[in-house]
Amino acid sequence: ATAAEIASQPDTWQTALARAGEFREALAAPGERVLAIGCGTSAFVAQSYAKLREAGGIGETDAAYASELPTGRRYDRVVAITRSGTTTEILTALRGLPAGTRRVVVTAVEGEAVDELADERLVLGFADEASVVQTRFPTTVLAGARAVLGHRHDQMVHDGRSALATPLPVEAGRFDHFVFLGTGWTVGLAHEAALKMRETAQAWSESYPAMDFRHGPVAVATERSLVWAFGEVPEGIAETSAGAGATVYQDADRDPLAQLVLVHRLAIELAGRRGLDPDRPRRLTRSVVL
Ligand code: F1P
Repeated sequence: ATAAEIASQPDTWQTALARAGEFREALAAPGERVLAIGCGTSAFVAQSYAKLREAGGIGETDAAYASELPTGRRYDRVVAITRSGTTTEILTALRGLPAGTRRVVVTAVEGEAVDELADERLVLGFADEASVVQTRFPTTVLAGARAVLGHRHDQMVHDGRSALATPLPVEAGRFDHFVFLGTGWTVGLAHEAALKMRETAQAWSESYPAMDFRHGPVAVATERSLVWAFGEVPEGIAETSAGAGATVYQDADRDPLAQLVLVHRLAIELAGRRGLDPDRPRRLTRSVVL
């Protein structure tokens, strides 16, 4: 299931673009102070969405893990991202919000526990997944968000298709340590890429805002480290990585979501080499309900 869902991403992104009106209502309301929340993959989607909304000049936007909400701050709207609609921390967070907060839920399914806590829902049934490991749901949420937040996304579907057809730019077997770097909205993508490598291939992977890589993490890099930068590598980071013997991969010309598709494929490839079944990730379940 996971591989097929990965391959379907350009199509689900295209569907999201065609349904931009629904995304606009849920994710691009102007002016309001917004907090985006999620767990795991969905927490990283929340981070990227928050950066996109602020960069789009729509209004102040924070992001948080659903289990670690900011305290002492008021939000007009909380956008809860949850594929399953059942994750315990999301339900707890929504229940605890002050009266008057508008609760918007972005999910892939209807009829789950989160519905009764929502004032407004964006239901992306077309991007739902049978898999435990999330791939197309998170990228499709971001595809739609980019379209309505004034972000450049003209190359996205095209680049997504080419990311599925091209040989992988790096050889999975050469590395035992993966570092993903991002800036702005791609910091969330970097965290998501690292999580995919852990969940799918049980790989040692890390992620940072790009400039922070040199503030400590570089200490553990070796010749078996791959440093993958989404977008442009900021000045000094390629040199820092190369100095540690690591291989640096960057492709500033390829859409960042399409680069995440390449990471999806890399994770599947490495899982195969390690004798792991991507559809049965160790210790994970489709949603975590206490
Ligand atoms: C969140 C999540 C997934 C993770 C695993 C457990 O689920 O943490 O990101 O891959 O399947 O659940 P959801 O709230 O988006 O359904």
